[in-house]
Amino acid sequence: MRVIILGADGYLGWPTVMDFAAKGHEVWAVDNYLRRTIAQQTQSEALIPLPNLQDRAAIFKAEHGKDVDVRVFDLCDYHRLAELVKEVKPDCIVHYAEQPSAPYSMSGFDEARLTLRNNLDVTFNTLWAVREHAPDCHIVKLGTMGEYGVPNIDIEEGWIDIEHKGRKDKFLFPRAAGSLYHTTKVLDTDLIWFYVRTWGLRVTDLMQGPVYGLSTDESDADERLFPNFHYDDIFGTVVNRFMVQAVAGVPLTVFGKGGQTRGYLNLRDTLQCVGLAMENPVEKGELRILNQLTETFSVNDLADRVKRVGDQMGLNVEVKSIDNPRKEREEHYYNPTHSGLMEMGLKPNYLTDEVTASILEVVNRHKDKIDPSKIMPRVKWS
Ligand code: USQ
Repeated sequence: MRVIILGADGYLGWPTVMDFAAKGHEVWAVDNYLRRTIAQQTQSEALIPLPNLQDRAAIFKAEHGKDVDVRVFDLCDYHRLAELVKEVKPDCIVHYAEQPSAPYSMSGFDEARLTLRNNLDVTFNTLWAVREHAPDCHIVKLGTMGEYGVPNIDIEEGWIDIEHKGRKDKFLFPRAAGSLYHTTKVLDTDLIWFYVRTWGLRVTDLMQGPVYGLSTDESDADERLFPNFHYDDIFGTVVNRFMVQAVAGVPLTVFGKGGQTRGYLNLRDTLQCVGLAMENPVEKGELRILNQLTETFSVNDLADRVKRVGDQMGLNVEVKSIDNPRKEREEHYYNPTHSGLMEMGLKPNYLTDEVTASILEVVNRHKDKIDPSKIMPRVKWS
């Protein structure tokens, strides 16, 4: 297939570029380095310094013999994106190109506005460019499980049948996000659904939980091909942060009571899920929503697991609850349905002790690069 990947420099974007190119798809990789810029501005650089997109593509070509067409521009510029879609006529566009940090989106007015504008603009531009220049193209959009929040009922895959005063209809499952970043994804879904039903576009919206890990088939051969692995308070997500904290000898930062439960998945499973979505496109006029996670953990479960495996490796891991900088429920019901991707063929890579140990081992090789001053949260929700 001919695939354009938006947000190709990101934690998920770059591994997807390599995975799809290795499988024989023709790949165009687009990014404007927004995440790198914000990381510099907020002193939140990734653990392992990484080459830029062009250099990564050159290393990938040397290692794996596959070409990737890199384009560096801002996707908020509609005309640049429209020209590319007109030139490529893609079968699929994978849209990751959003400011992905919840803490950044809550850190001030300018940061909130940038997140809102960037995320909505890129989604809007993508929908228009497809409608104008490649109306049969399937858009695979990365949403987030955080769109649903933590309702006191089971979470369905995107849609819910409601009976009200004796009549029934199907609606988007209620959304109640916990940060401005997560709220932009709710708004994306509404925007997408409007244009899908109005113009007959085809879209898959993937509600993904927090991802962990850095190993993929392509990056294992050469660490310069690793994804950007953050442990800081801005871009680091909880599992990756705990791994680095365990290696650095810093107590694991459980926010509040630690009963916050989310649906997690291995980076390798993100690649499988996005690949499955792409290879099984939806009909025109359909918005398919899939919950992209493989298992649920509370923050306390994760801390216990990292401590147990870390201790077996001689790391002597401590766990410490700190004041929760976020406004979120710390004890709640959580039961998301996630059968859609399994039925399509997903073979999960669970967070076993072996997987936990393998991530700790990679982090340990880069122990000298850990800056403990980047770990404590700086952004409070209120
Ligand atoms: N948490 C801790 N200690 C930490 C860091 C986080 O207890 O040191 C807690 C948070 O309070 C939260 C949970 O762990 O309850 C998950 O936090 P996170 O930082 O790993 O994830 P989050 O901010 O929700 O966002 C991440 C990605 C985002 C993606 C989302 C999926 O940054 O792009 O959309 O995971 S989900 O969480 O399902 O919405």
